[in-house]
Amino acid sequence: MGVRGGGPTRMRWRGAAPTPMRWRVLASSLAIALAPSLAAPLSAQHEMHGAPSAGAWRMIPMDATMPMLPGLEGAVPVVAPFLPGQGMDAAMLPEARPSEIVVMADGDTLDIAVSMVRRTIGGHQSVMFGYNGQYPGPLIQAPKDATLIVRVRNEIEMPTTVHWHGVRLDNRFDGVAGVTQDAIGQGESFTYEVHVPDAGMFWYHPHVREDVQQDLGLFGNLLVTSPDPDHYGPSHREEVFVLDDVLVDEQGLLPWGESAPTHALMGRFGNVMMVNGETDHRLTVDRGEVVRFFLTNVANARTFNVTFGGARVKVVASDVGRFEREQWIESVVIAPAERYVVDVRFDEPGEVAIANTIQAINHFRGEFYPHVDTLSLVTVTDRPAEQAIGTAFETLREHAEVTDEIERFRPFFGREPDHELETTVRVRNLPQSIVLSMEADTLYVPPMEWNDAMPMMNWLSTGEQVTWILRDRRTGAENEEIDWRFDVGDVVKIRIHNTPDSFHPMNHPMHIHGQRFLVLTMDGVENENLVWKDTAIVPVGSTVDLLVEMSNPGRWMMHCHIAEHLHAGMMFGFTVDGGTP
Ligand SMILES: [Cu+2]
Repeated sequence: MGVRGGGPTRMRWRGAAPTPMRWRVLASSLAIALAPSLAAPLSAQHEMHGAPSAGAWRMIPMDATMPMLPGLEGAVPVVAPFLPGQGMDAAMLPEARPSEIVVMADGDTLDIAVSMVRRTIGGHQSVMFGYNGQYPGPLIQAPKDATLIVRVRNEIEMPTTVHWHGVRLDNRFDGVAGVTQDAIGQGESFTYEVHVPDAGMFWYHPHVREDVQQDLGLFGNLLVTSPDPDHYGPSHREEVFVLDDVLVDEQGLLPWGESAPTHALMGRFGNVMMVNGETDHRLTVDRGEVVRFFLTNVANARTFNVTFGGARVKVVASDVGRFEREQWIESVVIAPAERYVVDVRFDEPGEVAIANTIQAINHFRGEFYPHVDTLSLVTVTDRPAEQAIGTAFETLREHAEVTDEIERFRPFFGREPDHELETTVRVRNLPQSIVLSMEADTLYVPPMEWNDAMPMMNWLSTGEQVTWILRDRRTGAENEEIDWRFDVGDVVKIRIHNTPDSFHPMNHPMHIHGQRFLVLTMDGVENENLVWKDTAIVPVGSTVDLLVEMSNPGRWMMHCHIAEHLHAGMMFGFTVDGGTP
């Protein structure tokens, strides 16, 4: 019982990890510090955590290596639990269908119903949400520069919106409830006009309680095609991979927080991985086949490190376009809301696992350990694929159009930042044992958290107790107090410091609405292969410089795309003036 420590530190990351000896001392002092909370009467513990909808919260699934923190036995989040369709028989609902491709031309109209569906995950039927009864929602395909009319009707019990992630569209259709539109109530409709000026893979999702609605299945891809048939290199086929995870136990989906998110510290990591909503995704390819994967991460909190066995992987494009140059890579690190396009050639007959391959962390033992989750199993047949495409794959293409277009932004690269943000977190009314444990743990900080190593503490930390903060370094303004103004045509450098010394530092995937940006540097190291982005990871302890092209007028948001961080405060608005018709 109690906190164990003293395990070997198998891997050091940027010197942030303590030596085993230091960790051992830390762990034993932590155990002493926690001891008094053991003496607290159980009734006091219950009072501390409230007693919402008795019995509805279930204990979250825990890895056997994670000890129960003393004083937290029986504790539940302070917010009431929420599951959709309570009292309904899931069997009465239509079973979610796989995503269908909807090819749209300029001016075409698509009707999307946001409704309840039935899904079976881990052998349990659950009520979830879907766009047009599909999971993921329809894969919309449209040519660059088209304007699509999308009529959304809300049939779920929560208000919702549709945000067109990464699309530089008319501000009125950005889908931010309370900013660009009122949320669409149950039984109501809203018509979006989605203009798509950039070729690439985008996606759409609600901007209301994303931690709940997106997790329950409200997401879909929008593939904008280029008029240039040679936009990407040749491939034998294209596969769309929507990466997700959900948190379930033997009874099904774990409830969400009704009035505020649970898991506000680290975000809600799932324990079941999915590709396109499938837990056992499979592909069969021929030997030497070149497959183009369009990867989108729709998870609430998890950053994936996607590996393709021994197959060769070439990265081609990301959020809002192609890289300056194609590049060989070992794996794809993809944070929530990011997209990557990779070409992969499968040379060896047999089975290849496309997997999330990570160095997980065990905070209690103070060690990292390798962990692999298979996302999709690829069977490579003996039949040879067409040779010419396989040969073309070996050439790394340069995209001169991308470099040429970026050329006019180069004079801005060396300028001083126009704005500097730092990230931090504030907590209040958390159980003392969590506070003590987290404070001690702050000495042991990885730049990326690939797993939820403290599921109990994370679950119990709700949006009522945790505030994630973006702070303007010059003015001290925090979150919604920040109010930047720009003019159309401004090129703005934003420096983001992810300070490692806060209560529980975490990597944040920062998203800017309605504009595109370049990631110029990380910790002063220049990025030599640029690509237009709308979301970028800021690792713990790192400083990242973004160069934002303010091309699109309106009131836009900048926020962390970990859904629980967003709904624990980590968002602000900025205005781009001018150019409005
Ligand atoms: Cu965040």
